[in-house]
Parts: sequence; structure tokens; C-alpha cells
Amino acid sequence: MQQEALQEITAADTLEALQAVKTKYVGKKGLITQQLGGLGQLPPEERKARGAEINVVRQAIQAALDEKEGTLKRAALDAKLRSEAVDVTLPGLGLPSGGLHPITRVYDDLIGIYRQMGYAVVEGPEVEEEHYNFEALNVPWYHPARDLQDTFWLEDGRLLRTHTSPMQIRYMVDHEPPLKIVVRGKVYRYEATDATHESMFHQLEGLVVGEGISMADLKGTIAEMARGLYGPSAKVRFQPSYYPFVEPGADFAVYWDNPRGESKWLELGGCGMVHPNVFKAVDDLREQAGKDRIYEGMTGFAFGLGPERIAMLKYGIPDIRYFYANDPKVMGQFRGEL
Ligand code: FA5
Repeated sequence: MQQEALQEITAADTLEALQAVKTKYVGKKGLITQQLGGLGQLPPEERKARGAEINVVRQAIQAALDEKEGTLKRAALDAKLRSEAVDVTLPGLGLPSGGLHPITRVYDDLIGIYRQMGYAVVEGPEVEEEHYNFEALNVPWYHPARDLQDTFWLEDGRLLRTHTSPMQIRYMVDHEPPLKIVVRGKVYRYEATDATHESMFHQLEGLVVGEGISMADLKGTIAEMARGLYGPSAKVRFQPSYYPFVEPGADFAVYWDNPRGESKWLELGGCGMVHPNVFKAVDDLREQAGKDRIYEGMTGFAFGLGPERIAMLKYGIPDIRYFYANDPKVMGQFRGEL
């Protein structure tokens, strides 16, 4: 029997098959168990010897069972580990990466240039008081820019700022000259959109105030920006223009010298020397807030430009509306551009 049992144990190749062999021989009703149970029928003098014999066989079978069980369990565990193994050398799933919006990238370029020139970078509220957006900037009530057509008004009499210039006022009320700031942010205009006009767009505003600031400083600053954007040979052009908050005022353009042959003058924004009425309005607001009047007699320059214009040329985007239409075909091209 021992021989048979050992053969069957060797042949069992699964834990279930082994369990069957175990039941057959050493289970409650197994062959060995039965033989042990039959000892009682033997004459007492034979019982001991026979009992010892059966036990030897039982121990041999049990030992073989235990060993085989161990072997089968290890094999089962190995198979499970192998089937569940992760191959870390397989290529990943390639999740799409995001990217910086082209306007953000242009802002980063511009702000980098102005930081190098020592400007502080500030932001301000998009919901603005009429006084800061217009009056304090010397925009009289009869000026066409205040027309209902141009401004998004809120029911409480405030408005969505139509330019970043109101931050000139806010900053000067809170700070003393000399100062050099650029303001970045969104502005809103109630006007028909087309390929170069949006009702929400961005501006970068600059303001420098101190003693003895001149138009030459302004021109040098814009030229420095143009060189930062387009390299050492960049050209700038100024043409007289009218903005109520500067005197004299100008529009400026930079020459976009593009190897693809699209070179042209790019009208970027407006600029000028801060109007004395603006300094007076700032001092009035300071006085109301219990601060000293310190701006009258100061000099300064300011400028404001639209980064969309730069981004359209730089990235060859033909229509400003693409920037905000959330079309993955367009913005998807900027994936991974950081
Ligand atoms: C202004 O907003 C003045 N605050 C700029 C300024 C600041 C002048 C300081 C003097 C001193 P203007 O309305 O021209 O000016 O707008 C400035 C720039 O914003 C424009 O040159 C253009 O680049 C951009 N811009 C104006 N309207 C739109 C529009 N609807 N869509 C996209 N960009 C626009």
C-alpha cells in the first residue's frame, strides 16, 4: 500500500488531486485509518507490532503528502506571481500633456524683458470703478470712449475695465515715486469682433514716475522691449496720437523682421508722458485717503499694448478669435510648449 500511495502522490499534479490521495489514505475513512481501526480485532499480542507497522507506513505517506503539498503550493504561488507581474519596461500610455497658452507665453517674454529693466509686476481688478477707468485718467464725460457702445456696465454703476490704465491710478494712490511697474491682465470692450478685435483681450501697461523722466526715456524703453522681442536689429516707430491721460501721446509700432518673409510694422499700442491732470487726480484721491499730495510736479511716462497682436504674428495665428474659441485643433498645437 505504501508503494501505491507514494506513486499516487508523485502523480498528483494539483492540490485538488493531492487532497484526494490524502483522503483516500489518511482521511477519516481512509485506508490507513481503517487499518488502525481494525487493530482491535487482532489478538492483543499482535496488536502492538501491527500497530507499529501501520504507523511507519502512515508516517511515510504523511511525510510524502506534506512535501508534495509544499511543492505544489510554491508552484501555484510562482504561477500567480508570474501572471500578475507588471512589465515596467513596456512603453507607457502616453497621456496628452498640457501647454502654456500663447498669450501666457507672450506675457512671459514681455515680463521677462521688463523685469530685467527693474520693473515690478502688478495686477488689478477687472471690475472697476468708473472714476478710475475714466475721470481720474482725464477722460471727460463727453469723450467718445465712454460711450455705451464701448463699455460693459454693471448694474451697480461699476464697469468691466476697458484698459489696464486704471491701475496707474490705483498704484500711485498707494505708492510713492520713484516707481516702475508693468500691469498685466484682461480688459473688456463692448464692440463687434473681427479677425483683429475681441471683446475680451489682454493688455500690458507700463508706468514710470520720478523726477526728470522724459520722452527719450519712453522711446528708449520701447526700443529695448522691441530688441528683447525681436533681436538687436529691431526697429521702433512713434506716431503722434491722442490719449486723454498723456501729453504728448503717441502710437508705437515695432518692425517684425521675419525670415518667412512676413516682415511688417506691427502697431502695438499707445504711449505718452503722464498728463498733469492724472497726477492731480491721484493727489486728490490720496488726500481723500488722508495721504500727502506728492505727485504734482512729477514726471512720468506710460504705455499700453496688446499681447494678442504679438502672439498672432509670432505663432502665425490669422484670427484673434482662435485664442479664446477653445478649439483643440488650434490650441492643441501648443501642447508641451512650456
Ligand atoms: C489704450 O487702451 C490705452 N489705455 C493705451 C495707453 C496706455 C496709451 C498708456 C497711452 C498711455 P488702445 O485702445 O489703443 O489704447 O488699446 C491699446 C492696444 O490694445 C491696441 O494697440 C491693441 O494692440 C489692443 N487692442 C485694442 N482694442 C482691441 C481689441 N478689441 N482686441 C484686441 N486688441 C485690442
